[in-house]
Amino acid sequence: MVSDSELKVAVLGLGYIGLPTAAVIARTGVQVLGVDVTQSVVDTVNSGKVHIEEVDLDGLVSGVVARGNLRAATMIEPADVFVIAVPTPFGENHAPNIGYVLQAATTIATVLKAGDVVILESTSPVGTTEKVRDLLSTLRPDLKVPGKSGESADIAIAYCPERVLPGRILVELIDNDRVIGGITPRCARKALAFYRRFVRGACVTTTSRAAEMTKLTENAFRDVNIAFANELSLIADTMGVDVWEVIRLANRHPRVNILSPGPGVGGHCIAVDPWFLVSAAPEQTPLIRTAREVNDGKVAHTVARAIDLIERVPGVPVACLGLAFKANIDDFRESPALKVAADLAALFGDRIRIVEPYADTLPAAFNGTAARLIDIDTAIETCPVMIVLVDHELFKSVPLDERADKLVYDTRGIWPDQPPAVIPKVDLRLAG
Ligand code: SAJ
Repeated sequence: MVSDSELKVAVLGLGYIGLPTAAVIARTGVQVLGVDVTQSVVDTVNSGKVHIEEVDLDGLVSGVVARGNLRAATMIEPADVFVIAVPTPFGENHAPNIGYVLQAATTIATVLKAGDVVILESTSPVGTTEKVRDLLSTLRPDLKVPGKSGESADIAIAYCPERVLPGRILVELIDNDRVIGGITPRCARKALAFYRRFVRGACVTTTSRAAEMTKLTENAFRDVNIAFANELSLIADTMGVDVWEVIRLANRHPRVNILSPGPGVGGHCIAVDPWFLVSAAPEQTPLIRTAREVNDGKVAHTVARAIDLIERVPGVPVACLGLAFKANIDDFRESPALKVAADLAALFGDRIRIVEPYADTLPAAFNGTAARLIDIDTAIETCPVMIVLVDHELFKSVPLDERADKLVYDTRGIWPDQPPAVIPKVDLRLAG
C-alpha cells in the first residue's frame, strides 16, 4: 500500500460533507485536492478559510491548508482515490436527480487510470453506483470496470454513505461506523483500506446496492419516527393533553423511545431521502410516504395554531424564537422554523420579531415584510407572546421567572415548566 504522504486523494464537492471529509483526510498527512465548480468556494478554501459553519472546521481547514495537505481547484487532477460528495436533490414529483453525481463521474473519467479507486458518498437511489460504473465504462473503454470483467478490473468502485450529524461532523466522521458497498467484494476491500486510514469506527463491507439502501433506510427510519411524534402532538392538541408529558411518561417503558415533535422536519437529508425510496417503489411505501406528508403538514398546522394565538391578543409584539432547521446550528436550509416565521411575518408585519442567535440579518424569506431581528433580552423585555420554533441552548436557558407571564406556544417542548397559555382578559397591548 502507498504511504500516507504519497497517496493522492481528490474530493469532488466541497460542501457540508465534502469539505470536512477532505480536511479530515488531509490531517492524516495525505495530499488532498478538493474540487468544486464554484470559484469563490475554491478561493475561500485556498485562503485557509471556510464557507460553511461547522464546529472546529475553520481551525482544521486553516491548519491543513497551511501545511500544504489540502488544496482546492475547479479542475480535476490525477489521483489514487476519488471521493464524490456532491448534492443529490430531488426534482419533479420528488424524483431523485443524480445529475451532479454523473457530472462528477464524467470529470473523474478524464484523469482515471488503472489502480484508482472511485467512491461515491452522496446519498443516492439504489443502483446509482452501478450507473457510475457504466458511465465510466462508456467514457473510458480502455479501462476494465468491475462487475463486467470479473476480478481483473482495472479500477475499484464503491459506495460509502456519509452519516454524520451537522454540528458533530468532525467527531462523527472519525467515530461513526461506515458501511462500504463494493460493486464487487474486491472493490469493497479496496475502499475499506482507504477508510481505515482515518475512521476509528467499525468499517463493514457489503454490496453497493445494500449500502445505498442502508443510507436511505437510516433517514427514512428517523423521518417515520419523527412523524409518529408529530402525529401524537396533533392528537394531543385536539384532546387538550400535554404531548411532552405523554412522551416523557411513555418513554419510561423499557421498549418505547418516542422522538420529539416539532414544527416540521428540515435540512437537506431527512426531508428528502425518504422520497428516493418512495419514488423507486411507490406501491411498497405507503408508510414512508405518509410519514413525509405528516411531517410536511406539521408546518401548516404550526402556522395555523400560531395565527390563532396571535389573533387573540391584537396589537402586541410576538417573538419567534429560532429560524435554523434544528438546534445550535446556523443552517436555515429547508427549515420549518423559517417557513413558519416568514408566513407569520407576511401576515402580521411589524408585530413579528425574530430572535436567531445564528443570524446577523434576516434571510431573504423576510424581504418585503416588516419583521425585524432582535436579541433574546429585547424579546423578553418587549414581547408578551413567544413562539418557540427551535430548541437552541440559548432559549432553553431562559429561566421561568423571565417568561412566566408570557403567552407561549412552545413547538419544541423546551420549557416544560411554562404555565399553560391562558389568554388574559387584560389588554396586553404594548408599544414597540
Ligand atoms: N427533528 C424533530 N424531532 C426529533 C429529531 C429531529 O423534529 O426528535 C427534526 C429536526 O429539528 C430537523 C430534522 O428533524 O428539522 C432533521 O434533524 P436530525 O437531527 O434528525 O437530522 P439531520 O438532518 O441533521 O441529519 C440526519 C442524520 N440521520 C439520522 O439521524 C438517521 C445524520 O446522521 C445523517 O448523516 C444526515 O441526516 C444526512 O446527511 O443524511
